[in-house]
Amino acid sequence: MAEIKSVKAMQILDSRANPTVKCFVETEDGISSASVPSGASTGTFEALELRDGGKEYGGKSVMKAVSNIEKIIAPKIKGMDVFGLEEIDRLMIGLDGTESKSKLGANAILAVSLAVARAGAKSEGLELFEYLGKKFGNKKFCLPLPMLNIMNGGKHAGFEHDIQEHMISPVKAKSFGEGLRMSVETYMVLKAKLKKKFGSTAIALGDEGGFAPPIESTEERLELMLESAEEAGYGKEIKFALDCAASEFFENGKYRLGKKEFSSGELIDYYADLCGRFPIYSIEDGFAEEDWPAWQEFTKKSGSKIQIVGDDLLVTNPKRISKAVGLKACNALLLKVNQIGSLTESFEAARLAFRSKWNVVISHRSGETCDSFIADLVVGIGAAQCKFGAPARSERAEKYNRLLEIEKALK
Ligand code: 2PG
Ligand code: MG
Repeated sequence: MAEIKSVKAMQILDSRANPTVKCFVETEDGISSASVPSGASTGTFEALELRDGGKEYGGKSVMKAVSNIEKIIAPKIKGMDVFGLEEIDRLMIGLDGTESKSKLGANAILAVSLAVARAGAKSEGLELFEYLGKKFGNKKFCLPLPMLNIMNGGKHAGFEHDIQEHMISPVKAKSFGEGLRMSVETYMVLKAKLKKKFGSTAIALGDEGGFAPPIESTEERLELMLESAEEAGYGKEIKFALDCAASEFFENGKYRLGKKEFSSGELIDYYADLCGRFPIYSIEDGFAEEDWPAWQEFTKKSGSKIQIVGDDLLVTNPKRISKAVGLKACNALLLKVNQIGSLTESFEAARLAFRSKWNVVISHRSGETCDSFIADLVVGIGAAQCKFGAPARSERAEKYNRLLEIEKALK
């Protein structure tokens, strides 16, 4: 038993200069903290991020969430055992009482949930990944395959009618560290190429640390990525993944990419064609979050060849995951802890996915802090892949660095 002595919270800034919540949980073993991320291309069915409105920070302050932690949650969980993570999460979910966590805010509940988990690891004298593994029921710790978003598009780069993320994965690397190095070397070749071709403004970074040059076609981006991987010497070792974030370019029943308009069927063919021309092994959110028939059709057509990942479609919500499993709408879960708003429910989402023989990708948000919790989470629960952005900008690099540390600790 390690009793919770105090729970405090404060407002800090995320990587886009938006306010977010940080929570501190104290036991006799010390103080543990955690902070929550925030998305830009959010799914309609995500749990609610409570923001204050008003004038300060353009309405984005989170002082209500902070106060909900200190005035409503703290008095209830003080004195509880920090090892009872699930009990604490369930209590907060009950206190909130809404489907979308709109009363207390998913940002308030998640901050406490993550800080409680860290406090538990500290009190038990375990590394966070080991402790999460124990809670989840996993003993096999492996390093994940990273998906690095080296070309940012769509909302993360201020573009419209555009595919959002163009990622590389070092699928043939012998270790996480080797794969990270291969990816960084490719990123650096790409940087030099972009500068030469478009000038110095082309190497400015988007929200997730990838480049955001003035290119709007995915083909042109993939072409440059392929050349970069080849020049870096990894033409065969690196494969590509896309996050289309298609809900963002879905209008009146049609998909608008650049100047072209696609029906769902035409978009299915377009993706199949792209996969034939480039080494793409994974496509996330290829269709809008409610276009279930297109998801089903695509999975039927391409699901045996590539990974089809649901993000806005599933929003880490066990109910939507069960529906997608039943409909065979995709074959992998993108897991974002703040989409559902507690660690216990995130575990439940992951269990459902594993039981359905799906892959699980642990993901950051486009608005992040330097908290590296999700690096421990991916190893802890034994998920095979992680999507933490480009290897640049500290809020992204910190997570890859934590994985390097875990790799060293496991050797
Ligand atoms: C996504 C995420 C993370 P955001 O769509 O997968 O890359 O973006 O956090 O803006 O929703
Ligand atoms: Mg996504």
